[in-house]
Amino acid sequence: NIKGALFDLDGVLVDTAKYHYLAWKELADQWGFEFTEADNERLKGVSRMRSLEIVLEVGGISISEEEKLAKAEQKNERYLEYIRRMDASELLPGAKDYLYRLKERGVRIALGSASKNAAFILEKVGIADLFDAVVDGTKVAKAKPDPEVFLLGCRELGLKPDECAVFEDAEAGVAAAIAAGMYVVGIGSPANLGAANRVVGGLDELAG
Ligand code: B16
Ligand code: MG
Repeated sequence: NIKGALFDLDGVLVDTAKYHYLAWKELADQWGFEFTEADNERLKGVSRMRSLEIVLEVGGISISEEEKLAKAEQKNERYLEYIRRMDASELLPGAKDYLYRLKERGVRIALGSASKNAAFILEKVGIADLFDAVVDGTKVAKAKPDPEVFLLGCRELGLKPDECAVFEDAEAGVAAAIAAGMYVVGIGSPANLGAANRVVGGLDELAG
């Protein structure tokens, strides 16, 4: 039976992809090329620097490593302006109810996100207190599909991988959870998350 639940952030608990998109799009506008929402799909679950590489690839632009750091910083400043305004209304349907339900059952809860802003976002939407561990982009070196983020989360909960379930919306995240030896619930469509043990449209389907 499951003793620990590890949650991805963007796409599972909140939809921050729209803010990442707006912030990256501003950079693309300055460079003078179009960055579409379809392009943005490629950034989901991917680290900030890797996201920048993808944006540059879409625009056919090459810049120095130094400029890359400056642009990533500029993007994050804009992104922070959006997430600073977030509140509980931005929690995805069922997210809070499901977290409470797990708490009631004594399941330990961890975050497993690529974002370096994850702790701040949990505070903004008012669910930080529900987490027994927060593993985010400030703690891990290897990005999903590497299992590091989930293995560290499970260790911080004091559990073994086969005692944990992962909730993930990105293909790379599902792959990371499988590689970690955990039960995986895909949040989204079986079309791209078919590798998961189970796929649901959203946490509201589990919280009800
Ligand atoms: P930051 P997740 C990921 O969050 C986002 O899906 C991805 O688009 C973003 O680039 C990444 O966090 C890094 O975010 O710039 O805030 O460090 O899905 O792993 O919770
Ligand atoms: Mg995600």
